[in-house]
Amino acid sequence: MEKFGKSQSMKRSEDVRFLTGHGRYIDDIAPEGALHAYVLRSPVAHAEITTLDVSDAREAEGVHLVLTVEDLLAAGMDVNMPGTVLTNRDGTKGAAPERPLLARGRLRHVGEPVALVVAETMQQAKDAAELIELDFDELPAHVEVCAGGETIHPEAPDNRAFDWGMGDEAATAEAFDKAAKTVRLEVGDNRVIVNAMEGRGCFAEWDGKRIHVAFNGQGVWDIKGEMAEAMGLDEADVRITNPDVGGGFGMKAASYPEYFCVAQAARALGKPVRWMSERTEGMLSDHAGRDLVTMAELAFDEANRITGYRIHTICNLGAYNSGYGQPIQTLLFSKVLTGTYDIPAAYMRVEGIYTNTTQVDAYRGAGRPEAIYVLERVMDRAARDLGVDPIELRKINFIKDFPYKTPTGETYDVGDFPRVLDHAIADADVAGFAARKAESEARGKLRGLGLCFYIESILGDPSEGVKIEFTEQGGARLYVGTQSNGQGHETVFAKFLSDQTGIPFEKIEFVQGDSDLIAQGGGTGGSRSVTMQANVTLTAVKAMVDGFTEFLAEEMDVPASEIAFDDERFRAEGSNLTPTMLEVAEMARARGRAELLSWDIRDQIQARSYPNGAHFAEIEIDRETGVAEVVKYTVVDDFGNLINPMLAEGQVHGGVAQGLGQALCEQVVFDEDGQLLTATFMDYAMPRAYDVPFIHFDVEPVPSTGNPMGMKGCGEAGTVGALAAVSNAVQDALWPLGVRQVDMPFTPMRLWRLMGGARMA
Ligand code: SMO
Repeated sequence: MEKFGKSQSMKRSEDVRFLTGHGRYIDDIAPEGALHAYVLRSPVAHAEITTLDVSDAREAEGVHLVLTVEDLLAAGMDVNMPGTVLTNRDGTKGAAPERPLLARGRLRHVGEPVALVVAETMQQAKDAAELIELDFDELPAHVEVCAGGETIHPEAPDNRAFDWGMGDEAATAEAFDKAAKTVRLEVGDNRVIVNAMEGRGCFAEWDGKRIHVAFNGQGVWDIKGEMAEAMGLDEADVRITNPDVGGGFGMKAASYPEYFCVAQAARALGKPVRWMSERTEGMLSDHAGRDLVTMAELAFDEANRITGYRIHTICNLGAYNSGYGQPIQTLLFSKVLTGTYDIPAAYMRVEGIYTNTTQVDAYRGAGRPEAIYVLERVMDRAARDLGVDPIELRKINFIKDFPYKTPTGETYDVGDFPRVLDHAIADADVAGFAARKAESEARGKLRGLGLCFYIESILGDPSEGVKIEFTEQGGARLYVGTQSNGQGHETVFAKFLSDQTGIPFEKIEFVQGDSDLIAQGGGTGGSRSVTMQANVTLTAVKAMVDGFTEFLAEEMDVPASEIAFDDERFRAEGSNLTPTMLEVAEMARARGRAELLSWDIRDQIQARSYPNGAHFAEIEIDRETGVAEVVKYTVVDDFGNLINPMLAEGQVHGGVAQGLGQALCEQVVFDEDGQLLTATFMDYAMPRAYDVPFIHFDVEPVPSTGNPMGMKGCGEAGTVGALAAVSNAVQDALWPLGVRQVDMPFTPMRLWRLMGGARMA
């Protein structure tokens, strides 16, 4: 694009607001006098309810309402939460048991919502919740991620929700039959609790006809239809808003029971009602991430070329299908099953298992980090088993010709993996590793080097919208269909519009997160926002330039072909009138041309893109304590064209930090009764500043051909690369000790045991 001289880093204009305590988060903006909702949750993982008596709670001081599932049903609500269901390998449908908004007869995980208490103060609501009589007959909890155990849903015998497959099973089997060598590795991907800095929250208000539900989500459009359906309202009578949001990471993408219950409470009372999750409450009720085990196998020919790849995954769905629960480890995983390698035959089989634990759903990358983690782990093992350098093995197998159709049906448009990898090898000073390792060993530490070469598949649909209005104050208002969760949308999109139109940045007002105002769009998720929003904004700018050119041609009485727009001003041959876009808008307003003052554009672009890159992690392990430290970290990414390189780098830093957290310290522990033992920050270790090393970042762009801007998504890439890079580094450090199986998280205790500490002690 000719306009791409303008890619530049700009500091985030919203940060002054955020850093000085002026962010407007959900709990800051609940309407004056809103009543407080508290959710009574299941204290046990699996039980049949025998008594649920809320009559004393209803009489308690300050209480306005107590809702159970019976009350929701009596109000005509559809109490079944939506969720996508797969088709099994044998053509039957995956299980679709009801997930009730509030427990209906059975309790299936600790933290499951049972009743909603609404009172004047939070303390009164909590006190009243203690008066609720909840009796039950406990059932054995099914906690282990395997088929069998006490049946959780009659619709899913053996607790198997689905048995799904993709690829050519027969061709893959044949590749294995004919292989010169095969390699196998079982790879565990530990469950994580998302722990966004800001917990989930919402409020709702009812004006007698319309419901307004505000929640801190990843977009307003998906839940709008769900809310209308659940409440039996027309969609036009549902307004959904998202204010400033303190991190979503996929966890806030799906809808949750609280939002519907609070909405119904507001409708029933005719008063605003607010709810805010506490930290432990969130750890019990927010959708978790990952939680799968995969057996992976690679087949090779004599020249170490991969001829076949197959995996069999068992993944945990938790107690119910949540919004995207079923598609993540299956459809989304399949998008990058074979990574950056030219693999002629591949097959994946995934079994989804219900357990008496909180639901598992999208978590930064949603299926793609999981896929790349498995592949890059088994690639490293293959390098060891085949006696080939891990970098060399990757280079032998890289896809070289584009477009490339993968065995799972994706078409990668462009890429130059060797160039990206060579750049990273240089930046990571791989050549100097041996000396650094010797130096570490002299200090009594093990040192390992790990590589992950990842590829991501960025969702290109549904289509995205934008609305641009010229205001009476002489500026422009930019309404976007996506939703910032803290990534800097306000800066990026306003700056982009400014660059394309010459409208000064400070004259652009940014509007997001209100279904009554903004353009229809897909929200934030799947690293899609910048690519989708920038491309549709570009379409809008083209339409505006065309419209204004025609208008000017009429005004100046010159042919439109003689008028040009140079990103700043319209210029006509032979005229010294050179108005800016804002000036033309004012002229149009003076002429009563309202249609030129408001542009509502919806694109049908399929902006799918395939960012990729190399992560090198170097890790030191203390032999005495088992403490692992990431001492050097290098990322080189191909993100295509970037609008704001500084913010892209920030996304990578955050993504890597999130990956390091899962790899080094985050560990979810349920006991055999399904009680979460890690439900506070005393027990659940999030990565802290000192766990995160300096991250070297650079880019090696190969512009995407899948969208006019040549962009590739960058929001999740850091997490995708970090897991295998760190794990391969740990495996590299421990290999000389004879350790052949390592699984995240690499806590000191686990590493100390792997190094034989338990035997020595
Ligand atoms: S895990 Mo994301 O919001 O695609």
